[in-house]
Amino acid sequence: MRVLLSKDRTPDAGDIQLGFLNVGALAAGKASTVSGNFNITSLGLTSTAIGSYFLLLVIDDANSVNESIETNNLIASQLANISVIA
Ligand SMILES: [Ca+2]
Ligand SMILES: [Ca+2]
Repeated sequence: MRVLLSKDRTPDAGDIQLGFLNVGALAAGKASTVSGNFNITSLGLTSTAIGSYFLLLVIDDANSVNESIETNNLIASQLANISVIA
C-alpha cells in the first residue's frame, strides 16, 4: 500500500511519497488493519512544503491484482496541516 501526502484527494506525480506499508494478500471481502511510521524529516522537505495535505492510502497502485471492483483502492484522510521547521 502506497502512502502519500497530497494537496488533493488524487494520487499524482506532484504528491509526496512517504513510503509503503505491507498489507499482504487479502481474500475477497476481507479487511486488514496495518500500521506504520514514516520519518518525514528524511524526505528533505523545505519551507515550500508547508501547507495542508491529505494522507492518501493507495492499494494495488500498479493495478497488478485483478479485482471485481477496481474503484475502491484509494482512501483519503481529512485535511491535515504540515509544518516544516528549520
Ligand atoms: Ca495529488
Ligand atoms: Ca487492481
